[in-house]
Amino acid sequence: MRITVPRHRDLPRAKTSLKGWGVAAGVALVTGAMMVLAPAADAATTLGASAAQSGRYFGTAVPNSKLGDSTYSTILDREFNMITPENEMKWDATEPSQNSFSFGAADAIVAHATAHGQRMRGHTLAWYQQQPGWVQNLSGTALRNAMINHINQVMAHYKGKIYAWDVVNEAYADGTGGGRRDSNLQRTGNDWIEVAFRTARAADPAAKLCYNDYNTDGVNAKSTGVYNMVQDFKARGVPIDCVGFQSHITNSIPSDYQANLQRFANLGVDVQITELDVSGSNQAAVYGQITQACMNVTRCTGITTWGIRDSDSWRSGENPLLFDASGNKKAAYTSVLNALNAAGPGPSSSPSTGTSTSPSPSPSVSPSSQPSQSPPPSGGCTAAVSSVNQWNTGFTATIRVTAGSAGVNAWTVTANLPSGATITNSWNATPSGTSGTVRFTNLSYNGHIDGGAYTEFGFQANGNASGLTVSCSGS
Ligand code: 9MR
Repeated sequence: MRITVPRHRDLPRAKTSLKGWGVAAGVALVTGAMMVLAPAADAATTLGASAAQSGRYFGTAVPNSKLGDSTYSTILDREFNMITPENEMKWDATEPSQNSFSFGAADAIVAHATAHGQRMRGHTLAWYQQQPGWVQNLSGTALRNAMINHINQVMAHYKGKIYAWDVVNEAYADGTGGGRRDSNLQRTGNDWIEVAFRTARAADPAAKLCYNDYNTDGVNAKSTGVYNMVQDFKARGVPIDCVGFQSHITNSIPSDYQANLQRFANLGVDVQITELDVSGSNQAAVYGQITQACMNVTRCTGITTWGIRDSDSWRSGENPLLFDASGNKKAAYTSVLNALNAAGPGPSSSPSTGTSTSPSPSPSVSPSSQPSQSPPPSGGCTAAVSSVNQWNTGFTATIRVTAGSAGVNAWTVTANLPSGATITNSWNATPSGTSGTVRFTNLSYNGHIDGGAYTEFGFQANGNASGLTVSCSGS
């Protein structure tokens, strides 16, 4: 089917808006630019190319098992330029037993994406569901360290290959309270989400780091809970780049759907529609409204549907997707395409936040609120190994740096690593080397520690932690 493009075929602008975006979309528009007299509308007859005109992407969830289905993969590669593995990057799939990783199925999806110029959303690193049994049986420090190790290992494996990670998924409770969901991860301490994000930033500084949830599609208690968290993270310099709105919609969207996206964007994060599917007799119109809402929010960077054909959907029997079971485009497809084609300038004109590695305010835990105009403190500090998670070939260690009564503005922790131990990764501090005597210095955002307060950093190493000692000097 050929779609008549409503307006805005401004090729120079469209080409500019592609900087840094998907290869497939780039090829499509460069081709359009070289064929000025040919119908430029060629670039706008697929979801991916249409979204790319405003600097956005259009994606779908993909199970590895479907890649061999040629009807499926033909639609995938024609229409979509972003892929989210439906289940293959979840904890149970990637780390079925502790520190033993299994990337085969997810690697196959990444290889497909690379071969077809599609980018990847990583889904998901820390979630209360789809945990392997060994994780379900952990608690406290052991679970916290396992989460940190999981994030480090999975993100290292895919470093440079993931556009955005759903670092934490579905951590807020349904209902009126706006609070956190109870889970084994939540019971490790309320700071588990920010630890996950800090770990993720260190593991792959180029990936956008997202929080992702459902029933957050309008202004309600749950979305406001998430909003407050993002606002707090931004205020304290906890790295977060994007918020995903799953948008599993039944019948209609809240009237403040767009306003909700916009209030998050106003906090300085990208917003993305991450798992879209819509049931009900008004499906085509609702798909159009959702697409339009994203187009109306400059920092709405893209839309992902949770599957391609109705027969691929997890919502069996509800036919909530854009293609029917035979792979034909539905009316909802046309609604989406038209809204994409009508879009004005998109996120390519807003500042990138994906590579920020030096948030500013101190995240140190302070026993009292910090007076904003006090003279700079100086003095000593102490360091202690607050936790170690050892497995047969390696370990993670968390080091707590506590300021003396005068506080510090900068600190260095000298760690004496046991013979044979080699650091492979670290977070919240910069190491001087990888073995023997290693000095860890603070980052810009955690050098200042009030008197009696502390901050923590950590590292992952091969070898054995037994005999590890640490000492601190501060000024
Ligand atoms: O579509 C996924 C389905 O195949 C899995 O069985 C299910 C397991 O929990 O997860 C589905 O995807 C979910 C996504 O990862 C997170 N948000 C809700 C999605 C639908 O349940």
